[in-house]
Amino acid sequence: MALVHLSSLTLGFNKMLPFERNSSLIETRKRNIPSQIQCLPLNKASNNDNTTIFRRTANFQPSIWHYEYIQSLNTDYKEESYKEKIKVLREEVRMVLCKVEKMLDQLELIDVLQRLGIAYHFNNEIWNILNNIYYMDNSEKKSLHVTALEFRLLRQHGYNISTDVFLSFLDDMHNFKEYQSVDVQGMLALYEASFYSMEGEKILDEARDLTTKFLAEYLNQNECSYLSLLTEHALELPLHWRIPRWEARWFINTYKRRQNMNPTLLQLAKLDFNRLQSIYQEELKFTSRCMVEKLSFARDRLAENYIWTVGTNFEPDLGYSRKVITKINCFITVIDDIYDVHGTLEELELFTKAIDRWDSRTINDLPDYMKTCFLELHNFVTELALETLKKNGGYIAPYLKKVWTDLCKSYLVEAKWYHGKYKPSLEEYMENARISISAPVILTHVYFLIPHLFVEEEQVPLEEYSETVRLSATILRLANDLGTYKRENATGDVPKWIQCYMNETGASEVKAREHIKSLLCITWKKMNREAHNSSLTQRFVETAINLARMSLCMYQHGDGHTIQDPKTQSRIRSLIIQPIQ
Ligand code: 0FV
Ligand code: MN
Ligand code: MN
Ligand code: MN
Ligand code: MN
Repeated sequence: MALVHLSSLTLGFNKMLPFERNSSLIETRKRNIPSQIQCLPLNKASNNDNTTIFRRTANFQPSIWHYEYIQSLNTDYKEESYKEKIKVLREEVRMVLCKVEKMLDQLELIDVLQRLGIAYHFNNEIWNILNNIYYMDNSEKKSLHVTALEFRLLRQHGYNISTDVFLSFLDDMHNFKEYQSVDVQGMLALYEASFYSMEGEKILDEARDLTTKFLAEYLNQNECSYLSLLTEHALELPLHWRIPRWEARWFINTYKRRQNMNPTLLQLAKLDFNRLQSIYQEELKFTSRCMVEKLSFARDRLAENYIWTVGTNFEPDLGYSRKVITKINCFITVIDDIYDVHGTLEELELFTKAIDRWDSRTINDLPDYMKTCFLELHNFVTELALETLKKNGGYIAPYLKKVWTDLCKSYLVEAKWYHGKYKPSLEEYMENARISISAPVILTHVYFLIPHLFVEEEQVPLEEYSETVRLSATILRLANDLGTYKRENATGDVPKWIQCYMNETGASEVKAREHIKSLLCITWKKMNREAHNSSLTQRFVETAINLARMSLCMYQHGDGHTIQDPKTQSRIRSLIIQPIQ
């Protein structure tokens, strides 16, 4: 077979990598083509020893965020003068926080600061206020609005607060009393509070149903007011499930319509948002300069991979972590495509073994595209472990190697299932899929990157499959499957949760989709309890929760991580590119 048969895939390869045209990069070997992949779109590559290898392709589109464009990003807000203005405004807001006395005003102020994305400047003040409220004499009668807001904020901040606070709003039949229905603010507050429920808290299930219906009706009857904007937004996704940065951007625009809004808060929120954006721009520029080697068959999604990290940890002091995790996400996305689409089963077995050996001297049996990938990952992890050793003490390479090996092994399980046309049971599927979604890899790296989490003296390593990680991974997997199974079915992939459920129960696709959503709600309840019980630090738990939130956001309207749909584009733009005017 002559070189004319070289597919566009292999030409793509040669453009990306500095290899000769018919180098062994186009790995070919004599083999039988398994019958189950013959009906799928195939890419055919051949070389001059008359052998052919058949590969599937997913036809991922190239990134729309070109390197030159990213490098050209710039903003005035990186200038020092803005930092000074922010400092002044911050002190003004601190005064406001110290002066506010009435409980409702205190709670509302904290809620507004959180939604505007500036609460992180006032952690101590907020902690003081909530602590006072928690230990205050609580016997006086409060409105539904105050009660629900207090419940939500205290629970969010880790206080032990029981749903009994809502008992006085129930009638003899243990239903919420009718008259609450005229109090839209109260019902909205109760709706938001209900998403902090833990398993078994029936009263909050009822509250969620009731308020959801009530608020939907209210929306139908009311024109565009501040309250109806908040309501519409809340019904789309509750506050507890939203990503703080995008919520900030939305709320800054909405808050200005509020009647008694505080212009100082608004001003601080705008400047702070734009200032953080200038930091994000520099981080994205940096990561795009030292990228993982691009492989033309795989998704090139730097900007998407980067926004996952801002969604998970937005604070300015975590830039190093964001840069590292962006690269980790790029590795995950590429390696996932190798296992799901590009690699032959034989190659995947070899790659998995190589990762397990973790030795760059013994990779001769790998095709070149896998050698590149292995060496880049190996170098990266080794360097990261060295940096951490120098900075914090403690040698983390064994932990990192372990999670990467587990990830590749779980990918291989899926590849074998796919090639063998095996239909796993739901349980079997999920046990593996919680690993293959990569949350343990991401969270293990984050654990070592967040300052003060990993202290040399303690030497208590993160249990990489602790309940916190497991729950975050479950939400990520369910949300990913819901958003990506159609694309995956089209290319050919292991049966995902939706198919496993349909196989196991005989349910329709519609029913399966409904069921996966209810499972997501149940997992959130477990996560809410875990947030209170976990022995890990609050910052880490919050990170794990944010990763789960981020998956709801990315997969809300389909495969936002892969497809480059308008929604994801606009999320990238609003977070990184366009300042608030
Ligand atoms: C792969 O997507 C991918 F990008 C993952 C695992 C999402 C989370 C990862 C990052 C934060 C980078 P895909 O839907 O193809 O994953 P699966 O595991 O379903 O093949
Ligand atoms: Mn490189
Ligand atoms: Mn995949
Ligand atoms: Mn996969
Ligand atoms: Mn998927």
